[in-house]
Amino acid sequence: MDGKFIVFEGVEGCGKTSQMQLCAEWLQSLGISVVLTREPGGTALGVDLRRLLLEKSEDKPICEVTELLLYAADRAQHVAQELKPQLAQGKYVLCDRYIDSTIAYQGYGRGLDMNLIHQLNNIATGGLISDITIWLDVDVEVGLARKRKGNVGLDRIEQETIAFHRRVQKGYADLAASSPARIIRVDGSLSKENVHQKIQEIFNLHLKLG
Ligand code: Z5A
Repeated sequence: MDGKFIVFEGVEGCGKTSQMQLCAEWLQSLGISVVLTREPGGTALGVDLRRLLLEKSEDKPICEVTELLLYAADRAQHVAQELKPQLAQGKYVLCDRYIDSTIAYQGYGRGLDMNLIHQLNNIATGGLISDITIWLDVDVEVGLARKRKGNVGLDRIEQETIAFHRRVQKGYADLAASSPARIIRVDGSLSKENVHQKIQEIFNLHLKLG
């Protein structure tokens, strides 16, 4: 594939959306064709799955394995319908969350079987992994406080306990330690501008933009 697949990961409120926008503007200013997408919700079907997954509804509980399968279904559709075709056209695809979110949230957070998660990730992705994954590392409390300040209602996963979010954070730390060539940590507690500058440096080095 000719394009580049760049994923942004981290706990709630770590700044993925903000940084993806800044990166898209910067890459476009260099004449690079950019696509912004996300999981869950990067396709029309995915939008419906995202609503089912994230809405907080007392009368529509989702058991943990069902949740895992829905994220896998969203990913399989996303890879086939969006990611692979866009990459084949030489686009730079910036994606908000991918396989590491499932390992961190459903694996570390929920405690589901890691072998099952890896199997489902392999089936859903058909082997597509990122060229680079930016992990925006912020304390759980900082991220959640940013979200609350933004005054948006908290969704199903955001309403989980602090202990859950800490397990997710540990998941990201372990993933970054075990895949240092693919997952690059950036201190997400810096100002937006400084975080963006660090990401530019990483792109220049790893994607040979400079
Ligand atoms: N999930 C899962 O469980 N399993 C999976 O396999 C996948 C997903 C794929 C939806 O994700 C949920 O799906 C997610 C995990 C689960 N859990 N939840 N909930 P999401 O990415 O759509 O939702 P999110 O994690 O809550 O992200 P977000 O709300 O989009 O936040 P963000 O993109 O990381 O941050 P932001 O929107 O750029 O910034 C949030 C606020 O902070 C905003 O007011 C900014 O202005 C502010 N901000 C951003 N950066 C800074 C800095 N550097 N300083 C100060 N303030 C800042």
